[in-house]
Amino acid sequence: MHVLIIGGDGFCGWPTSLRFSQLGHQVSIVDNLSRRKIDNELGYAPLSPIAGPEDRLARWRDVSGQEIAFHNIDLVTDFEALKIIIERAQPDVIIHFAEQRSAPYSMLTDRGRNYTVSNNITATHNLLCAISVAAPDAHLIHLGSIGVYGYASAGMKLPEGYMKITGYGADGEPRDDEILYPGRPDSIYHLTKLMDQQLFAFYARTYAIRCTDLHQGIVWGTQTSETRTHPDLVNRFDYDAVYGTVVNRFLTQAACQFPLTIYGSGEQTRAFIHLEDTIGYIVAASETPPDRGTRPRIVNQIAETSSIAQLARRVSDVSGCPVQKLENPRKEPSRNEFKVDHSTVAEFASPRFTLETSLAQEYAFVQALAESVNPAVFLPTGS
Ligand code: NAD
Ligand code: USQ
Repeated sequence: MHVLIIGGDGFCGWPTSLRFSQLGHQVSIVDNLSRRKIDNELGYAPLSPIAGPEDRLARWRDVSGQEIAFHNIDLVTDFEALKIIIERAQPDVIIHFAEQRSAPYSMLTDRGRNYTVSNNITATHNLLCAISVAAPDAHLIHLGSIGVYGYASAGMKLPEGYMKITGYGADGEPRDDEILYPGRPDSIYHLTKLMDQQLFAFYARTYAIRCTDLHQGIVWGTQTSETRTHPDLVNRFDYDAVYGTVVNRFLTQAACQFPLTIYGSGEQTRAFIHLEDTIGYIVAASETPPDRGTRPRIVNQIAETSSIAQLARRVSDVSGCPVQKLENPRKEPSRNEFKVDHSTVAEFASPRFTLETSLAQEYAFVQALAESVNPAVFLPTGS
């Protein structure tokens, strides 16, 4: 297959690009490097330095003998260039990672809110629009977020994207239907994922675009069998209070014996998935495209759920690090029930890496890099 990876310089996109290339597919990356620029703006850096895109790709050529093309294109401002790339490549699969993905960044300032909405919504729309004119048969796979449903307890098992409803006709007779689940997201970032869903539904209905939307849980872990093959291929690993996600932050804090920063009650329940399983499920989704003319396929891409306090206990058990409770800097429910239907990924495969089986191994990896950690970025600075 020809696989176009949009946002292929990022945390999930880079190792996914290498995996598809390793599997023998033709891979092209589109990325405007905005994530690297945000690091500069915030004064943060990944745990291990990451090589520039050209150096990464040259190293991959040396290591694997495979060529990956790279296009420095902004989906928001470079629509015509994007359209030409898609037209020329005629990709079978387009994987869309290219959004501002930090919930805290999207809530910290008015600028962060504006940027997140204008970047994410326009990026998704421009991509769909380009596909509809340049490669309407391509299968679009989007990395969405399980947080689109919202974290207030729903009082029900969350379905995979669609909810059965019964309405009543003018004759008073019941009519059954299925609608997109009416999510109530808790951050501007998650709100953009909800708005993306409407764009996918519109383009599937109106232009018969084939679309899979993966509502993914918090990704943890950082390296894969490909990124481990050379220091120039290393993946980004964020542990700061804005882009670092909770498992990777706790592991890094533990490596410095910095008490694990539980926000609020710790009774927030979240969904988790290891990076390797994320990639495995994306590959599985690419091999099973929906038919043209069908509604978007929505998949809850999670491996397991845990409360934040349980997670902290697990990390504490493998590291001996104490925990601390901080006032919650986020606007989110202090506790929630979180039952999620994830039968589609269970049909793809069982998760290979769980918190139970793989946390200690991941901790050993981070511990070896403890001297590179900057503890100044552990504490949150705003809401
Ligand atoms: P990331 O920020 O590391 O990667 C996103 C990439 O997209 C970056 O390289 C960035 O430069 C690029 N990008 C952003 N806007 C762009 C634009 N307008 N034009 C071109 N390139 C642009 O994020 P990630 O952690 O790899 O997440 C990838 C996707 O997966 C996101 O959509 C995110 O919402 C979703 N996701 C991530 C997680 C997680 O825990 N990391 C969990 C669930 C879902
Ligand atoms: N948390 C702590 N202590 C910390 C960091 C976080 O208690 O030091 C708590 C937060 O308050 C929150 C939970 O851990 O309740 C998760 O926070 P997070 O930063 O790990 O994840 P989140 O902001 O939800 O976002 C991440 C990714 C996002 C993705 C989302 C999947 O950044 O791109 O979409 O996970 S999900 O939330 O499951 O929808």
